[in-house]
Amino acid sequence: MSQDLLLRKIQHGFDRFDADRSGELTEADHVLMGERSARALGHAQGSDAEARIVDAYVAVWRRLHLPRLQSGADAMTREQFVESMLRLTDDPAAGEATVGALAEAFLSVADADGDGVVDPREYFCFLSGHFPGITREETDLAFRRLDRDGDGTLSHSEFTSAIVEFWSSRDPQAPGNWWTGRDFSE
Ligand SMILES: [Ca+2]
Ligand SMILES: [Ca+2]
Repeated sequence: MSQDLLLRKIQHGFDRFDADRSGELTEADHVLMGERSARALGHAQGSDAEARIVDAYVAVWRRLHLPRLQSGADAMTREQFVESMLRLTDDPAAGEATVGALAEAFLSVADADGDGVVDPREYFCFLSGHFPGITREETDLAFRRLDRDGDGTLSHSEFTSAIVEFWSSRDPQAPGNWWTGRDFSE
């Protein structure tokens, strides 16, 4: 079990979420992630489909992150983010409520065709929203780890448990460590 592994994952996650690389997490980052996901899925700029995805990301910011800031604050530093995520890890009930809600919100974005499961292309488009340079090869590698029953799709539980594990597990072997498309096992 590795605390260092968990810290590396949380910091890497912050870098992915800080989409405009300003060094702080803001609502603007979530708008940008939504727009990138929409673009990767082939939705036109200004389309309703794009607006739905952007709304889902903005909801993550407003419902999950913003309430943990002091009133009036509109940006979260890396230190605040790390501290906040670690606190959730050590409080399983709060973690389940928060990261579980994050997982549900991300599933609604990733499952672009709404059939209840995430296929490899949907997963690639979803991760492209977080990391524009990521390749299909990288996301396919991660996909195979997350697809625990090997049926070629990520079920609701495979997708959401990957997110919970990524943000909370200290186990180097946890499949969810692959959630961002990167190998954290070494
Ligand atoms: Ca789908
Ligand atoms: Ca599966």
